[in-house]
Amino acid sequence: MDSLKETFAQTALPLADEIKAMIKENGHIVLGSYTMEQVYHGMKGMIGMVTETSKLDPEEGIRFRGYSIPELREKLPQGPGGGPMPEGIFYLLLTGNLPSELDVKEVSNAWARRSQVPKHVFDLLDSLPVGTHPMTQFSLAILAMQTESNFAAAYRKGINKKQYWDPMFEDVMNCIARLPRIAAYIYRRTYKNGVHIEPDPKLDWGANFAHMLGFDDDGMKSLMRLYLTIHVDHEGGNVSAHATHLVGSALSDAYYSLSAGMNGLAGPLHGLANQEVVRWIYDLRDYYGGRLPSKEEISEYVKKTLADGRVVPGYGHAVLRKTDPRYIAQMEFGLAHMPDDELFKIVGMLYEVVPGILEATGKIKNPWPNVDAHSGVLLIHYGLTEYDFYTVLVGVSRAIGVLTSLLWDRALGHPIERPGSVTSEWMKKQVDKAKANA
Ligand code: HAX
Repeated sequence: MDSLKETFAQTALPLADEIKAMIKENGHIVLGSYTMEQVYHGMKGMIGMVTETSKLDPEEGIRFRGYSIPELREKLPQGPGGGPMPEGIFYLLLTGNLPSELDVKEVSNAWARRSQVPKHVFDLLDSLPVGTHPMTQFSLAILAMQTESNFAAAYRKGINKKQYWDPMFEDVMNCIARLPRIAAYIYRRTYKNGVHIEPDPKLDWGANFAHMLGFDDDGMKSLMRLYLTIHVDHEGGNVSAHATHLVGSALSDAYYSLSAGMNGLAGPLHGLANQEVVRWIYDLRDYYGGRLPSKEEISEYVKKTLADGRVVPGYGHAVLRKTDPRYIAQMEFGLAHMPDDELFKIVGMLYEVVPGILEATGKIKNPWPNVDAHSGVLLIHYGLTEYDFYTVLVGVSRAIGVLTSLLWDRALGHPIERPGSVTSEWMKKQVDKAKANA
């Protein structure tokens, strides 16, 4: 058994026994109560699942295994030329421990070894119209890799449920290893006339991804590492994580589950918001004749967007109630690398103007920017201008978080998910009962 797999088994399997005993003895403990409004409003704030890899605090933002983003930017091994290594956060999510340089190197090498994409996946992509949205291509490519599932093959043979985690570990490693090659293939076939770039096995996972996309600049490589690290996980309830977990709870394998999660990520209220932000900023600039708009003009445009019954993309969040630390990490990167970039300046002006306007509506619970408000303009600075592709970049990163969680689900023996549902007729009866008892 390889050392990472052994470390995972030694960490996860004892916890499975501990949890079983905890539930047996304390399963009756009440964790909270919830309201009709919460049920109608997307179950926000209701505790409904356990996710080991990260926890989101509404005021402070995400912590990965207890570490905040600023802490991790200091503590995770850095790639050559800068940027925290995504391999390092994978190790942290998987084992709960900070990795050494050697641990990160081992993950890098393992992913490079496993990165061969089956030919039929490229054939499938080549059969699609070139104009197919990159997220549709990405999700289909992941699904096409299901032919390779070790878990599905082992289940068919009749594997003992205590061993589920073992083939799942192989699937998770193989799937993550192959995603940059698939994503780069989609980018190059869609935007670069199908002229593909071979992987460079000497590069780390993030730098190799930038290289295969066609960007060999050190700045872009370090942005890519940062990007792939900060988008990795956002606890279990966000649409992509929850969809992956839900589908996986039926013992669907890693490929079925991740493809489902990516379909959720492709929604404009979730991962697609990053492309919407750039489209919206371009529309704003065009509206004022293509020049840098003033703060007053930006205010006017934000109010117009709201009056048109549209959302201001990149602002608001279902859980966060402060500026997203992932926004700040990207803002700091921009300040260090592109302080005079015009789009970077517009993003800064939006930060000054938008929260006040959203707050004044009195209904938006979080007027502050989220991760997507910033990411696009950094990519454009380095030449990655095709914004319909941006959600695929998040998908490559998010796969690390949701697949690691799925592996933990199998190791901890989590059961099929099946919450109850009611009709509005049933709800109305609860209202009548509550009124009668008042
Ligand atoms: N612009 C305009 N209106 C907004 C808004 C925004 N940025 N954010 C929230 N609202 C509105 C909601 O549409 C809702 O309106 P109605 O009552 O008329 O239906 C009201 O304010 C209350 O919503 P909320 O409780 O504050 O927010 P939700 O938890 O329902 O939704 C969203 C959270 C992130 C979906 C929301 O803030 C939004 O649509 N933001 C813009 C899209 C965006 O940036 N999404 C990316 C989020 C981060 C992410 O997941 N990235 O992958």
